[in-house]
Formats: sequence, C-alpha cells, structure tokens
Amino acid sequence: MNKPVSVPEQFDAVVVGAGFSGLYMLYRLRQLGLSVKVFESAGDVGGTWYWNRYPGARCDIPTTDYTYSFDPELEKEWTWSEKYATQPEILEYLRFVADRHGLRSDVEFSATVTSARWDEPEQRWRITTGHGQEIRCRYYIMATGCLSMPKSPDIQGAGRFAGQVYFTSRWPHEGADFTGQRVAVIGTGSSGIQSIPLIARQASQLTVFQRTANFSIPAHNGPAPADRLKQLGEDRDGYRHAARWSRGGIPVEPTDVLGVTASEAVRRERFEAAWEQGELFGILNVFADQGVNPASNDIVAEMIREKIRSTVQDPGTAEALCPQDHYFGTKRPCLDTSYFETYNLPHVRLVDLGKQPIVSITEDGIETADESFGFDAIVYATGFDAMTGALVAADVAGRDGLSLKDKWAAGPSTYLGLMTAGFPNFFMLTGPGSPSVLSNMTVSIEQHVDWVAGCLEDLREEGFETIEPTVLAEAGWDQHVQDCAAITLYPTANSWYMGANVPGKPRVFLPYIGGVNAYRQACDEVIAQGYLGFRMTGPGGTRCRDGVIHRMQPDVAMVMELVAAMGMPPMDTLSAADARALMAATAQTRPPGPEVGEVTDGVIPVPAGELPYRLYRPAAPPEGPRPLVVYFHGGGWVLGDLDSDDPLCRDLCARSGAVVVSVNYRHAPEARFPAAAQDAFAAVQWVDANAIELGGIPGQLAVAGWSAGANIATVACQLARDAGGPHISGQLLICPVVDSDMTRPSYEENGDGYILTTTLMRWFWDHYADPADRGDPRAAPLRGDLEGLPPACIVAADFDPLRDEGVAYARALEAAGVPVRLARARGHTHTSVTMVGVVISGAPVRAEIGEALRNFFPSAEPQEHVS
Ligand code: NA7
Repeated sequence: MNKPVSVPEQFDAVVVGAGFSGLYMLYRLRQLGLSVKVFESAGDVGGTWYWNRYPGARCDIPTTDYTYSFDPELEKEWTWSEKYATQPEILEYLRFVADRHGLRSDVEFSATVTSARWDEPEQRWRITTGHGQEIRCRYYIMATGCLSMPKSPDIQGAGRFAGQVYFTSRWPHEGADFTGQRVAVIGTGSSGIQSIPLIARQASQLTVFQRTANFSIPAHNGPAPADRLKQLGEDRDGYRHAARWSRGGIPVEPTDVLGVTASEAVRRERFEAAWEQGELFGILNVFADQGVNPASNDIVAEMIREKIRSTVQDPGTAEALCPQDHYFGTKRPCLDTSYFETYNLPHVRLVDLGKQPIVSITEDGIETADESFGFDAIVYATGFDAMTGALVAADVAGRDGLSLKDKWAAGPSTYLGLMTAGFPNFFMLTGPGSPSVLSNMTVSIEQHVDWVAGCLEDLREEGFETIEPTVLAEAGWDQHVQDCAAITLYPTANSWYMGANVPGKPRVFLPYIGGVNAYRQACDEVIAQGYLGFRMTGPGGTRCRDGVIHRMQPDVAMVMELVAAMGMPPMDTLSAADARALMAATAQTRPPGPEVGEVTDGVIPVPAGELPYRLYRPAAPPEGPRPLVVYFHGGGWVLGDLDSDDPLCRDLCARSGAVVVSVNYRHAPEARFPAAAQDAFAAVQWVDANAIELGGIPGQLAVAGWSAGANIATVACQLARDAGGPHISGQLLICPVVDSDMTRPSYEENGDGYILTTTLMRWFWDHYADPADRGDPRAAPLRGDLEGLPPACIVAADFDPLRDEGVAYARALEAAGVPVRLARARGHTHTSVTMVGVVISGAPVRAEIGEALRNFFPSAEPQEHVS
C-alpha cells in the first residue's frame, strides 16, 4: 500500500480513478496546464484491469483496437501479443502508459474519495478522502468506470459459507489454487464464461449455477488479426479516424443485408463467417435488422443454439445452455475459449436455477430446491451494479445539497452522459447516456476526455468558471437516449444495460445505443452551437443557449438522411404526372405492412362515375360483421392511390379489428375542388348503404384519412351532418390539412427539410383549389360549423408544417363540444407515422390510433396483436 502523500489544498481538477479514462484525463488536464490530483482506491493504475484478475480474464474487443490512440509513439512501442490480450497484459500496458508519461506522480493510490460537495459561495468542490484529507477543486471528474462496483451477493445465506469465497471482480493478487477442490461458480456472464474452463482444469468437481443461459461465441484467440495489423501498418491514422467515426468504435462496415429477406444460403454464409471471425461486432452485424426485428434476431439466435447443441454432448445440458429468454445481443454476448466443451468433462455439472433455484448458501455448500451440494470454494461471478453503481456510491452532492443518489433515484439523468443538472463542474467519463459499454471503450473514453478537456479550455478562454447543463437540455438527451433504445430489442431483456440485474434498481436503459459516430456528432454539434444546453457563468456574467440537441426520433432522422442521399427532385418542381410516378416508384421499395385476413378490390358508383376501392378484412376471429372505416389516402389531392397507403391501411385494419375500405377519389388538377370532397361524401354514403354486403355492422362506420385524405374525411363528416346522415361514429385525422392559412408558426418552423414543405403545400393548394375557394369549409374545414361532428382523433406531428392547424382543429372541435383525442407524434414528420415497417418509432402512435378507432365502436371486438 502506498503511503498517502501530502496534497496541496487546492487543485484545478480532481479525478477519481486511474484506469483507462482517469489516466488519459490526467494527461489531457496536464496538457492544459491545470493542477490535478487523481485518487485511486487500488494500489496501482489499471481500474477494471487492476481488479478483475480471475483466471481467463481477457478483453472482448480485439486489443489492437482496445488501445489508446492519442500518442502515435506509444502505439509504435507497444505490441499486443494476442488478438484478445489477457488481464495481466492489459494491466502491464496501462503501467507502461503511466510510466511513459510520468503519470503516477499525480495519482494518490489506495485513496478513496468519501464525499464531494459543491460549495456554491466558493464555486468549488470540497472533496474528502478516506485518509481525512480535505481538498478543494474547480472541476470534479469521475473516471470510475462502468463495471467497477461489484453487485453484492443477493443470495440467501451468502455470508454463511465457511469455505473459500471468491469474487471474479475482486480476485486475490496471489491467485487461487483449486486443485483437488469441489468448486461452485455462480453466474454465467462474461466473467463466469471466461473463468469456468480454467477453473475446471484444476477443480476435482466443478458445479456451475446458471440463472440465465447466455449467448457466447468462440473467441478464436491467437495472434492479432493479420488484416487489421496490415491496415494499421499502412495507415494507422486513417484506421483510428475510421474507428472514431464508426458505430461501435471499431471500423466495421455495417451490413445492409436483412435477415428476414436474405436467402438461407446468404444467412448461413454470413453467420459462419462471423462465427469464424470470433468478434462481437461481427456477430452483432450478421444482419442489419437483427437488433430491431425479432424474426431476424431469431435466425442468428437459433444458429448459435445449433452450435451449442452440436458441441455439448448431453442433450439436457445442451438445452439448458441454450439461451431462450432474451434476444441475441440484448444482454452482452460473451467470447469464450472452450466454454461449452467444458460441460463434456465428467467432473463438470450445470445446475439450471430456472428448474432448481438456490434456497440458501449454507456453511458447507449450496442448497437448492432439490439437492444439497458440498463445496470447498464458491466463486461469485455475479456481475456489477453497472454504469451508475460507482457514481451514486460516491456521495456526491451538488447545488443545494442535492445528492446524486437522490437525483437519480428513478434512474440516471444526464446531458450527453457527461454532466448532470444541479452539479456544476462535475463531469462523468463513460457515464449513463454515453455509448460507453456498447462501444469499444477506449475510443469512447478518448472522445469523452477530449470533449471535457476542450470544454475546460473553452471555459478558460472565454472567462467562465462554471458549466452546468440545463434541465431542458438534459431532459431532451434522456428522452433521446430512451428513444434510441426503444426502437431496438434491447429494452426487452433483463440485462444490466437495463439495471435489471440489481434488485430494486430502476429499469432504465443506461447506455446510449445511437452509436459512437452519432454521439460524437452530437457532442461536436453542441459545441458548434455555442454549448447548446449548457449554462456557463463567470465574473463577466452568464451565457446560456438553451435547447435540445436531438428532438427527432432516431429512425425518422435516419429516413430523412436516406431520402436526402437519394437526391430526388423536389416534388413541387415536377408536373403532377411526374410527381405521381416518383411517388409510385418509391412505394415499390417499402415493406408490405402486416398480413390481414382478406384484401379485395372493387368500385363504388358515384355521381361522377366510379371510384376504385380496396377492402381490408381483419384476419382474426370472430367471423361475422365488423365495424367499417372508410379511409382516404394522402397526397395533397394530387397524388396517391390505393397502393400508396396500402401498408398503413393493413396496419389500421389489424390494429382496429375493423373492415377498412380505402377509397380512391378524383385527383387535381384534372378534377379540382370540390371534386375530392364530393367523392369522399359519396363514398361514405355508399359504404353506409352497403354495410352488410361489405361485411360491416350497419351504423358502425368511421372515417379516416391522412393529410389531404384527412381533409376530405372531416369534410365528409360536415356534409353528412348537414345532410342528416349517414351517421358517422368517429373521425381519425392523421396530420390533416384543415385550413388554407399558411401563416401558423409550424409552416415557418417546419417549412423546409421534412419532406412535406411549405412550398409543396402551396403547390398542392394551387393544383386543388382557386384562391377564392380556399376559405370554403369544404376546402378549409376549420372554418366550418363544427358543432355536432363525430368524436375525433387527431394526430399532430412535431416536424410537420401542418402541426399547428391540426392542433387548432382539435381545439376548435373541443370548443364546439366534440370529444377529441389529440395524439402527439413526438419527434415525427408529416410522413413518418405512416411508414409502417420502416419507422419503428411510429408504432406506438399507430397503436394509439388503433385504440382510438376501436373506441369509436364501443361494441367492437378487441384488436389483433400487431407489434
Ligand atoms: P454479468 O454479465 O452481469 O454476469 C453475471 C452473472 O451472474 C449472470 O449470469 C447473472 O445471471 C448471474 N447472477 C447475478 N446474480 C445472481 C444471483 N443472485 N443468483 C444467480 N445468478 C446470479 O457480469 P460479468 O462480470 O460476467 O460481466 C460483466 C461485463 O464485463 C461483461 O458483460 C463484459 O462487458 C465485461 P442473470 O443473467 O442476471 O440472470
């Protein structure tokens, strides 16, 4: 144990932790000329790699990538001996880095920070250590790691065992010798899976207690991959740059092969290649959709299960080792060396706690529901209070004495994973809300540290002394972190990513899953926008540009990028015929939407001729008549047809349990106002009159539409009321056009860049109606008499030029006594909610729509399941 050195009272910065992040932070702070003290509770540098000394402990990212890149000389002088280096070698590397840059002199080892308090009058942090030191610093930086706080054994009787007890996360320096011993290992995460084969080599009996079977692939360890060494040799800077701007922190080209549509041969070939490669980012990239689409994920998962079955000889043990309760990747997959083979050894046994739960640890072993086991040693490989554990345990109190633990009682809240409101000058490296554990940690660490260092430099240059995120910016980031997770399968698992492994811990998705590249871009953008969402104070005053860095749903943003990359001409520069052709062409590439029971086409005789319709009948029982929904497609009265909104109609049908009749009406400019509105009303009359023939329940009829289709749907409601029928039970208006007044703020705010533009809207109006007609309630239904109209569900999307008129219509209907449900499509555009099977974040909005439709028909049967 190092003797505590005397420290000066004041430092510019205090850093907690001397692992990968703390060491680099120290290096960068020194470069800025700041005085720094690092406190490290361990006896040496290394962090995670200091503590996790269990047999078999290795990195699960190839070590050529799991390495600092800030010092090119360092890279020249250090060569990793294996593809996945062992814990001792990684620890040696960190010692080498510390020595090379003389970092130890500013680190106090075996010293724990016991509390940190923000001193408002002083504008400094007051730090207390376990040695009783009192230190003041301007900046307090937690470099405490994501997997550093071991989970306390949450098993009955854990303290009773009289034999040897080991924790993988706190392995003794002198090692452990299990020769001739009866050993239990509890836990089959990475630590268990890495250590079990090696413990089995020594133990006379090894019993593994498995609560959850885990996916693991062979690491195929050996020399560092030749192709990677070649790339690094030829262009190290280019390689590192590509890693920094990659999704996971390793330059892996994301595939665009979809598991659900790939042929069996392609599936097998891609899987086997990833299996042979033995890398996490490879096996997580077999298919582009495996992280979001259950069917695609199942393909990969089943192929891994096949491998397990073909490796483990005893079929019962093999089956118990096959993960079944979570999607592949949603819990951290493992890399192993002979893990599954170990169960073929005669002295190794698996106990499936699902079938045979632990009742208690006893003085001499473990008692399960069925058996008593005697052991000489128990190894706990039970994991960590991940990502937040070390931070909340550190007794940090910010402004007004608010403790971090209390602030985060319902789950962590951060801005960019780097700071948290109410805690000025308090930084976290790899905090919750940062990519950290989902990425190659070293790349993320260097990015976080560089960002913090750059920030401190900017503060100094601009004469500020404190920085703190705003509540608005932080709430926006928290929402974005959850939005990114919500479109994936990850939140469905009981993983430590979700805090699910620690009893009582709030279930919140902890890391940022949007990618290292997207995260880096967000961090850079925040600075480019003058530290958007941060408040900076100093003797010269305060500066705060409040705001939210990402408000758009992540998958909507992705679609927008794809559309922009296609470089299509703006619709409003085309003729109506060309615009229609373009719309039809883009519709070709969409997923088809959910299956329904039956789809039939027909025609509706109306005064103007015949209108084609397509009828969608739900699949699920019961047989017999259903409520009817007459649907009108979008397209500004100019574009669209029965095909254009087909996936949406299927979705509405499946979700509502109603028969949906999608009607094609006459289009402008060939048939201008009021043709479309007249057709809509005539179609509603015809469907009502023919309800029985169409399989509907007479008198249970609603209208629905999107955009201009919603316009004529609600106009039909007004006409039906005025004509004394037919009775309409409800109106679903998705992003409706309800007024010709284009001065509402959303036309300005969202007027350009979100597919439906203000210019395009003007183009639609010009095609549809003469200026003199645009105030007519049959064109601008907001201006009509709204009393006595059917209950409405109105969808208003944040990034829609039509947002404000949709909201205005909802308010006006309410004022007229009409029951209204206003569904906010948060982070969506005019078009994205309707993108069935493409924009996953639209599904909750469509679920709300489906519920609204069902509620229009009180006696209707419950809906079918649509995910
Ligand atoms: P993990 O991945 O959290 O694994 C811990 C294992 O211990 C896991 O199988 C747990 O089952 C099991 N566990 C935890 N508590 C219990 C109790 N009470 N009873 C039985 N089994 C239990 O931690 P690791 O240290 O292996 O790996 C952490 C990360 O380090 C890893 O992901 C890599 O990124 C490196 P569960 O799955 O929760 O049912």
